[in-house]
Amino acid sequence: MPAVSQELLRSLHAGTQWFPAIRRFRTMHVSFTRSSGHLEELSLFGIVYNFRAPTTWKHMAYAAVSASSSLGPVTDLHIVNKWTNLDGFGRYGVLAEGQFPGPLITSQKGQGFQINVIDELTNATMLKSTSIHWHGLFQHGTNWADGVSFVTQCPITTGDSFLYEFNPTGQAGTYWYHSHLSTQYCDGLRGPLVIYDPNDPYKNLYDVDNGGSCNSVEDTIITLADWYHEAGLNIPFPPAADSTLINGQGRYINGPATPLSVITVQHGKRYRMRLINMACDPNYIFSIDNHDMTIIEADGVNHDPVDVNAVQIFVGQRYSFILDATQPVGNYWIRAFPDQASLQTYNNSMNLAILRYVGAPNEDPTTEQQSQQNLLQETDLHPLVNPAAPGKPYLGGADMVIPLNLTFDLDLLTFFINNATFTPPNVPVLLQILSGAKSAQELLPPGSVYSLPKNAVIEIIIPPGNAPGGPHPFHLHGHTFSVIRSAGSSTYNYVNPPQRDVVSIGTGVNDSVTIRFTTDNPGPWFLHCHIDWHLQAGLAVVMAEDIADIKSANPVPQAWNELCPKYNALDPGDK
Ligand SMILES: [Cu+2]
Repeated sequence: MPAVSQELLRSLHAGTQWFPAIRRFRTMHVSFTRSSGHLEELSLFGIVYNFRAPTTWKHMAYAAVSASSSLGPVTDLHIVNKWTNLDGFGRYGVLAEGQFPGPLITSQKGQGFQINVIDELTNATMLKSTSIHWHGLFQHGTNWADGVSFVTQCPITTGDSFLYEFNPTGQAGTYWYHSHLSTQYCDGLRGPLVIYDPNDPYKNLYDVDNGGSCNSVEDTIITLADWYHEAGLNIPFPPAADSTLINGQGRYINGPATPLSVITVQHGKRYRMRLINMACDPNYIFSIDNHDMTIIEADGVNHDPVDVNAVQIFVGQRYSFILDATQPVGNYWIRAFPDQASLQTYNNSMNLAILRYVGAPNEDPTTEQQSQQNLLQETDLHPLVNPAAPGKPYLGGADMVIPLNLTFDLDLLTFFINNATFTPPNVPVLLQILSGAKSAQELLPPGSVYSLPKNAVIEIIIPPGNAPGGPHPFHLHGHTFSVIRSAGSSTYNYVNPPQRDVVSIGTGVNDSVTIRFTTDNPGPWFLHCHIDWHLQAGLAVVMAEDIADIKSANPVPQAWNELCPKYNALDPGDK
């Protein structure tokens, strides 16, 4: 089923509360007429329904279901196998509400989420179980809702549902959600999540955020993804993507000329664009012909504005940028150039989408890429508030320093961190801890779990080491961190370094990316390469933070306790 605007549907069901609900959806081309307080006629997205006809409300509901936009923060999320044709090549996918990308999930700052994930999967090739991670949200006190299979939960089994309930107190910005079971998100289960801040300090810099001038509310969200013509588990390591999808549309080499994604802007307006790399592998150099971008947010953290005309975005990362629509009315190429050699062409309009001004003809752009590239340097990002890194202003000035030594075994096709490869344990790490395991040595998988003291500053040093397939983007759950040394730089910044939740560790022989964070969030938190094929090949560790307090800080719901018995009772073919 496509996106459901639950609020509208519930109101339709309730019968009495239609008018306020419908009014709220006016921006989505909903209007109605009424006489003596009763609804007579309703127009949803241009289709007029006469409400006195007996079956009309079902049609209305269907229209609301088919055409609505965002979900949340209280919503069902159906996970289904559906035939899909995103780049001209048809295949089944694992899809949230049958869509790619999954529907936008939103809330306002301070609102809690209750997302009921309903597993209706039937295709064992792409796994019938699932779990969903809400990328970038700290899950303070709700580690059990972090969604990582075999770290914080057992997978949800098909036919079952599981309620993820969490309060991202204080957080606002651009996030995303994706399957965190094996490589399932590569088969499609990935979508955007945005927390809007009514008191956004940058509000005066833009006119439009979540609400395009013409099309859907996704107008200001730009998702980049790689797409594969085969199920992830069937492709030999390391898989190469077949196409780049921008907002779910794209083309492959020698493929048909399928429609490209169009982002519509109105001349003279300023847009807050929210760019998300939800790929399984490539990073992209993103740019829009003839347009500059002012970066204001990285990974959910406001940063001082930085003017650029291109940004390299790694898997899992997000940027908000201001797009000032001041160029002549026309069509302009949006470019997302991947680092995967087999995709590096604009032939057949691969890696492209269209920025179209209102009033421009409905045709492909003829614009050229800016000749002078002004690429965002990570070291130019400075947080807007609380910019200082925790700890003391010198290398090693932390309570605990953890160097990670990355290696790769060419025979096993397996990554190692400090001589341990991450293989998912049968019992999730959180459950091991709740069952009484107290030390890193007791915790499985062996050598992959690190015990972190509470209220301490942790410094993690990640040189590229001997791990092919880089640059590897490392993601830490449960925190943002200060990047005191970025890839491609040899200087350390303790005063105002970037704060984010995914960092590229670079490929330079002298690179030594270094991050810091404070242990204020008890729980086992995954730290891993976000190239999903590399995670699957073991490039991950678990930071078990404040083990002694994890149980009391994260009371689990009964439904969570039932996940493992249900999953373990399955025949292997049903998992
Ligand atoms: Cu990697």
